[in-house]
Amino acid sequence: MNRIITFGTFDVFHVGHLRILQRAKALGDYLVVGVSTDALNFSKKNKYPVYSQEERREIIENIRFVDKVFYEHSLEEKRKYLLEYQADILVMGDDWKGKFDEFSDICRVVYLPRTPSISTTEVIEKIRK
Ligand code: C2G
Repeated sequence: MNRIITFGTFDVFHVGHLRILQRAKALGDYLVVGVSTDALNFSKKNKYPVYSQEERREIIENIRFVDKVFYEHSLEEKRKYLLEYQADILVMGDDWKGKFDEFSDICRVVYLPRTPSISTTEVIEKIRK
């Protein structure tokens, strides 16, 4: 069995999020998703996501092909999460290209192209206008 792991905020969930999860799952049999906490977002970006971590987690948990969801409390704990969930492949969008190569000693690291022309920021901007 091939276990895939990926991480994200998944705020204001959109089709770009859905597609990366779908493409991640297609690389294996079991998909684990780390949803970043509100506190982690605040510490990195100085702002909270629009949707709470409970709401973001609930959405991800109810996607048919997602097998397991946990909270990502810290960016510095990736190695611990990869070991804990016995990940064979770490998948991230290519906005993170190169950033997680240090983990290639314990799993395959794959960066997938982002879905073009959609992001949480753009959705928020569109609604604002
Ligand atoms: N994504 C995508 N296409 C888009 C937008 C996002 O493929 N148009 C992907 C990103 O590349 C990422 C995932 O969807 O792999 C989640 O994106 P974000 O919610 O923006 O996640 P981020 O805040 O980058 O959190 O430990 C890492 C962090 O938790 C990642």
